[in-house]
Amino acid sequence: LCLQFFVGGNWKCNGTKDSISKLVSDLNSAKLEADVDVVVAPPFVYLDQVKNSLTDRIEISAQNSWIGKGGAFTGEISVEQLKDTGCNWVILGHSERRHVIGEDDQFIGKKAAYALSQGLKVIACIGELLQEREAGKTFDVCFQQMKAFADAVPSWDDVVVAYEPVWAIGTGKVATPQQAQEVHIAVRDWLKKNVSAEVASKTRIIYGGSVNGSNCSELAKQEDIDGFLVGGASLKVYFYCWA
Ligand code: G2H
Repeated sequence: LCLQFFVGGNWKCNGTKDSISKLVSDLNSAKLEADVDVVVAPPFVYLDQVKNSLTDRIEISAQNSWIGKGGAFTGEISVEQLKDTGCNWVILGHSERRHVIGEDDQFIGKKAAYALSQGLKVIACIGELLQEREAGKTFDVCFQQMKAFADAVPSWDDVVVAYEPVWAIGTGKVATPQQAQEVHIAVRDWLKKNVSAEVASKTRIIYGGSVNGSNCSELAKQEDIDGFLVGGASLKVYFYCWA
């Protein structure tokens, strides 16, 4: 498998105008590898600032979107508005939205379908909790989350799957390259059996969960790891330069 490598920086709920302006200027002068897709996901309120100051070499993602057309949905941001600010990706199903905010599989699936229908590309996140892993349910959980996306989306052309084991997120406890590869190949196999062989071979499956400059190269060597979704380490330019 040789798919274009993908590096996503998920800034989560971090940053100020000043810190983001510094990060953007570091990114603008960073030497990025030519054959890597680089995408950053700033908080909504800074999307415009980032779009207006960041090099076009790097694409912009939102961290969430509303399930349908905008209107009377207090506190929500629509896909149309994201497109209007120059965003072309959205992260959906992130574990913090599933487990802290309480979004469920169907709700996330609907969001993905709507975002794709409006031309926004989707970083579709899946991943098991520690107790699910310990109970031997890792594959069941990931497949169920995959099924919810598969049932909702008409095409996988503009979807990148992010496998993020919840126990590895922001904990410093990165999955071993073997633990990650085992799930990535299982997810690819799931796509092959449940969607198509073509989709399985073309869809990038990226890893997220405590990725940093020192553990990324071993993970990247794994056959089925096609990139990373990076949180903490994405707030400094160093990580993007490795990629
Ligand atoms: C997982 C990841 C980015 P971190 O949430 O999506 O965050 O790298 O901080 O574990």
